[in-house]
Amino acid sequence: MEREGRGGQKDRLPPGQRLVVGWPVMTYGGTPVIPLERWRLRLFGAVEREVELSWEEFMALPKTKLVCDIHCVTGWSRVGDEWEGVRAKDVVALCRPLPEAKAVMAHCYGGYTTNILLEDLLLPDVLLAYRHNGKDLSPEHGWPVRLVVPHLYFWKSAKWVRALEFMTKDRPGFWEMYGYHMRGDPWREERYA
Ligand SMILES: Nc1nc2c(c(=O)[nH]1)N[C@H]1C(S)=C(S)[C@@H](COP(=O)(O)O)O[C@H]1N2
Ligand SMILES: [Mo]
Repeated sequence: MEREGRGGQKDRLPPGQRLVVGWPVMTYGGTPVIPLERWRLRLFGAVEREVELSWEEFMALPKTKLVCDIHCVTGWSRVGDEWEGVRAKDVVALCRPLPEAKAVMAHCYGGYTTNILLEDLLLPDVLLAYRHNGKDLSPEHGWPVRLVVPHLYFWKSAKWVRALEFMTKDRPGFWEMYGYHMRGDPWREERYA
């Protein structure tokens, strides 16, 4: 019965998740402020060609809008938000990862890190996003650019991204070192290792 209510909303949420009103800010530490003229996105590690993009170069890449749901490991979810950004796979293509590259460490302004399998990063709905529901991201939600990895818990969606490091072997990022799951699939409740 419950399943039919609100257009299947219940089945839309992974186990143990509930909808929130509003959009919580979940940051370990402070909010970094990055002037656009100093912003860079660096691609390095197991790649054929290291790349450093300026804001103008990044914004010249093909842009995408998509609607997706997000799920925080602490139990809140938001559904149906619209994000605008550049597909991660289009950015990754610029540096041509070596065949040995298996995982990526997202490095952020402010020091946060999180690891993502390369195959997860290359899915077509993974964005390097700068706009949310029609507005530029606010500083506390990751302006200028954050990852949005809708199929993994939201801690993988690194805010204030400054570099993607291509790795031949997966390695834990910040929360993963404290026991969060290496992959973090909300449908399998991969919360903690
Ligand atoms: N740079 C950075 N990115 C981060 C975090 C952080 O502390 N620093 N927190 C993560 C966690 S645990 C979550 S749930 C989401 C929260 O994003 P929000 O604050 O936009 O809701 O960002 C993720 N990305
Ligand atoms: Mo989180």
